[in-house]
Amino acid sequence: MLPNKHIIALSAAVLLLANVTTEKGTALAQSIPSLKDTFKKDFGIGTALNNAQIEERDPQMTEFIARQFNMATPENIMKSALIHPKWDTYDFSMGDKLVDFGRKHNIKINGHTLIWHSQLPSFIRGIHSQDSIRTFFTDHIKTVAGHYKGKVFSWDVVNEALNEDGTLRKSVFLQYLGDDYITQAFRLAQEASPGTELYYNDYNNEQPAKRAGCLALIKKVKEAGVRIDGVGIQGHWHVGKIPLNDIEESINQYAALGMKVMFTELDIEVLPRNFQGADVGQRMTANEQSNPYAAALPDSVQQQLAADYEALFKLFLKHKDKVTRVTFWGINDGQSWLNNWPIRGRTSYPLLFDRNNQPKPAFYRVIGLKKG
Ligand code: 9MR
Repeated sequence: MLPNKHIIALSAAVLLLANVTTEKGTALAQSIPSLKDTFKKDFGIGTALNNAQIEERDPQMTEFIARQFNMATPENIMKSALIHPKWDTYDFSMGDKLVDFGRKHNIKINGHTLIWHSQLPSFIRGIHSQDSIRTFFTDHIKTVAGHYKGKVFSWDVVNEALNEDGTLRKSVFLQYLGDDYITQAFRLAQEASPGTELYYNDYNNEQPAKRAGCLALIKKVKEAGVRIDGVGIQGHWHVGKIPLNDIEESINQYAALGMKVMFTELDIEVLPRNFQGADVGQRMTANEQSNPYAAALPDSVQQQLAADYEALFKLFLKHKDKVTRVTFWGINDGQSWLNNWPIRGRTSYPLLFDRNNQPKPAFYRVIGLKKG
């Protein structure tokens, strides 16, 4: 047994060490530039937040988020399956925590999402009448948008309603309510939450055919005299293949319709995939080549990722009069959905911060655009 004084000395040393480590971590977090401050005159900088982050389970993570971002989108908790689990039951507990988080840390919340064909409540599968689908649709928008009236800055009112060829996706809403459902969703959201910005959000809608469909959709809502404030281009792209020309053309064309343009779910995949986009229903089977960077990301890919992010932000800055927000789909590589889609358990590197929240070369290239 150690005498008491030794135990005390030992505990003090351990405490000191713990302190030093914490201070080092914090010092590092504070010594790196802040994305939101760097781009504060240009556009908002957002991130997707998961449950642990919303509940502030890790104080260092909270501090990090508050320092880097001024806008946030819930990664899952406001989707209909979670917020509207039973026909007549809503669960606003996590969404309300997110609103508090935003108030506390000066972060504007983008509600995501009111009408989406995916992550629907399971009871929808048992509904086969137009009346019931219409009742669900109307009650859902009125109740959820109404609950967050004055509490969220904006809503992704309709998400991913388009096919790649620009036609409307055959969702349960299209099937039962017809192609007017999109205008109707915006109308209901506007009535339930008049002061909130209302957006249409999709992936691949910078691609010409899908873009044409998206432009038509926006025109249709506007022509009905219903408010739509902006369009979200999700921005799930692939390293070395960023469609910069299509993106620029899209910014111009959407802005020409009076839309605010946002990049709403930005990440750049470095792992192999045999299709483009972010359809969560699509999956791939694993093989020996499907997880090539389990140990580390090769420098050549790291540099390409950095160059891609730099080129993208250069374009965003060129159009800062039209681009109002850039949101990353997650804080760091370890938390990205891309580790589990379209194959589970891979090691991906799509964001600006690594698995220890340390800035990657891409971060410095993006920040570097505003220096000198
Ligand atoms: O990142 C989200 C992931 O955690 C969920 O499992 C997935 C389920 O649908 O949804 C992901 O987020 C999606 C977003 O809500 C809409 N655009 C595509 C995103 C990536 O799939």
